Amino acid sequence: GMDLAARTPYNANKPGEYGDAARTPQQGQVAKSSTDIASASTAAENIPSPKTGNGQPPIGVNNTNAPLDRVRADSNGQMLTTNQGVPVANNQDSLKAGLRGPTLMEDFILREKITHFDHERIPERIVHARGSAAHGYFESYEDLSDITRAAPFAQPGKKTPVFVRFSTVAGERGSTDTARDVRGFAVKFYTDEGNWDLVGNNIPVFFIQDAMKFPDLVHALKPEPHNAMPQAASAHDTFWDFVSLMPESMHMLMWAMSDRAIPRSYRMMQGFGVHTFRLVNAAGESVFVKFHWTPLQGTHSLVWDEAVKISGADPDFHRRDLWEAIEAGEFPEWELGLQVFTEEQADSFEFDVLDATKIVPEELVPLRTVGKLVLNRNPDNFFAETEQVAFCTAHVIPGIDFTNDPLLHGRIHSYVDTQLSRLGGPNFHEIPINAPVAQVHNNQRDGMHRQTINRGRVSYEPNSLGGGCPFQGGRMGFTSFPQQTFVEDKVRGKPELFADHYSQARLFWQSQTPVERAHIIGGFRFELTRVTVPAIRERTLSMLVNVDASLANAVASGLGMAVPDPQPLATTRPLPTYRTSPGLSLLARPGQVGIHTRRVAILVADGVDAAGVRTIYASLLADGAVPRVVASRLGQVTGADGDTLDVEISLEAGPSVIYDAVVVPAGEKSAQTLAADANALDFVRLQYRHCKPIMVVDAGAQLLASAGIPATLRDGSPDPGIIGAQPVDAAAALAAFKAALAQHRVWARESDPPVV
Ligand code: HDD
Repeated sequence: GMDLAARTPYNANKPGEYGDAARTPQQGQVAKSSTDIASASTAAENIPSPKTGNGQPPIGVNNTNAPLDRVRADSNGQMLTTNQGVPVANNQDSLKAGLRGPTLMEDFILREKITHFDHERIPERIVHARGSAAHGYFESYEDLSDITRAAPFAQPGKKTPVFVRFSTVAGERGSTDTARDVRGFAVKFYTDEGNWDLVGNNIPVFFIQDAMKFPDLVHALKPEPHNAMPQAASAHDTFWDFVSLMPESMHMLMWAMSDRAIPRSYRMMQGFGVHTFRLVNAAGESVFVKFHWTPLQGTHSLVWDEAVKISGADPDFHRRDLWEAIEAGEFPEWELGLQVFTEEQADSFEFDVLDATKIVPEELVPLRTVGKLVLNRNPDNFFAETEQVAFCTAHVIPGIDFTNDPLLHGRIHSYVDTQLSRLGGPNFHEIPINAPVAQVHNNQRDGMHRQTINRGRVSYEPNSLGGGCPFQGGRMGFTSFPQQTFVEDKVRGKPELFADHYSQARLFWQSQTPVERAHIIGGFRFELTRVTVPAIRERTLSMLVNVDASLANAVASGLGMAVPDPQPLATTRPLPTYRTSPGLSLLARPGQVGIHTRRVAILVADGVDAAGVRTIYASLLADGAVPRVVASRLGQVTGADGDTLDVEISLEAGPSVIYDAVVVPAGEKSAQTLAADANALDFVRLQYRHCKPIMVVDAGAQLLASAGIPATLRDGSPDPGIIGAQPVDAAAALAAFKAALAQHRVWARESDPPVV
């Protein structure tokens, strides 16, 4: 080490920092061989450690699993210890001066236990506090290196481990899953070149165009500050006061009042990156991109009355659904679609691609399916993984870059910043769930709760004592796309095209089926009914007039109000020419999994056709559905033939809303007993009201009659969702019932208000 100065006479990276050279990144100072580093370094920097990997995770392995083994604890067969590893003799009693005496200050075991408990909670996320997550992988279908050098797309079949967290936005950590709300869809890719977080939502647009308004939006949405109400709901004055003064929110409001905001399952909703991003290839060429996740389970939703009742019956409805599906091996899958377009194409659009309140209709740029996301493993520990995971839009990798979307730019700051207070300091990237699988080498040091034991005395760059390591990657590293900037005056403002607030809201409305339109009207009506200040209702209506007259009329009449004058437009530019985009309808994606994971209740009482129940149960199970034998009480019921059935859940613990369909089997006495239990009558009425398929065998039909359920639709035609059967033809009826179940709901039955 004596001749270091002679060996590295100057900082080879220096010239690249100035002038035009800064535009073409240098290759960087790269060690030519390992001996080169060894001879240029002190001994301490180069003693190998078994914990140091080669930075090259194997392809095709879900390697978030093994790295986490380092920190997994399993107490099976182990003795209780303190946090210092000291064995504990007695975990029942504190140390006292005599059996009836005071507890002693010296009881370090009690004090450690209570102190840790006192600090068990961390601040919840300011938004998206309520969430559920799972591990899995992303598999690329293609080699996309012509458009991006992003590691996950390097070759067909390449698998990149992921951790995905779904969430609601408004509610607190313990709030209900089925609130009307946007859902978060955040994906952390643990790529070979570091972590990439795609922090999206289940709705492809946003309420506001500029990050400057985000705190205002969230303050208006969250429970009102004086009384902390309402929880997990946008149906209150401050939210509608704000959005009705912010017409740019109109497009997002259409989505938020639609069934998109009450999904049947996290597994049955789309995800979107929302912003326009850039893809950049190895040659430094860039295209624009929008990211879409499409569920193979189809896109399905609840109805509002059902969502409200599920909040009471099972506030963990979505969390439980995701957990149980993965435990059962029914791994949810989404395909990743890209909308790829050039800057020149974008210039020709009738909207600005930097405006997060606009979609790029698939009619302009079709989706290209490039890979698949599979969630196949539940977390081991909710807090360690789901709560501590930190998604940040700033986490991009070579090949993925930003655009000048002003909403995105604020986010690039906000997410890293919020983790500092939420997770307690600058080392949150070392928490196992956040640690990249790619190796981390830099000169950042110290701070609260530092985990890494950095070796050697070099913690700066440039250095010669460490052989220049860790060295800059140059072109191998992340290189910001050299987007041209134009010299303009500094200004707080927006481009002119951002001022069109209504044409895409109208496009959305015009692309919905009549059923979906009715639900959107119902969504606005409910929310605005909860608004107490008439002027706020009226101002919202004045926005709806600009979207569609029939929408505004229907909502106004639902509120008992007159339709006001339209809100003045912010621009008089001519509106876009395309009128519909069929993919915007939820019903456009029925799914590819049949009746897998659909929950079916079979209502029983003494005297039921037990053999028939067993046949129906086995047949549903064989097709992947989840049947449950439901009765007034737990225990057993005795069938007409003397055979007994085990009851799996009672009517009070497993009410109608947590099932997708119901079967009332044959059995005269069983049907009569059920008809005397109002819980059973409510059960079938709500199945009917929520448009769920109903199968009745023989005397089972009497329960529907007792509940006042009509056998025909209002036009007199038979209800296609009520499948009647005799025990002899039960097989054919079962096939019809399964077909109806795969269709999700029997919308032809729906009416507003409900008839039953
Ligand atoms: Fe955000 C969390 C999605 C705009 C600031 N956001 C958060 C999460 C999701 C989104 C899915 C939860 C991540 C997780 O599961 O931990 N946010 C979005 C989308 C947006 C958006 C799709 C618009 C396109 N967000 C947005 C803006 C800002 C933030 C404009 C601030 C300027 N978001 C945050 C945050 C959160 C967050 C305060 C709260 C907790 C966290 O970040 O980690 O930083």
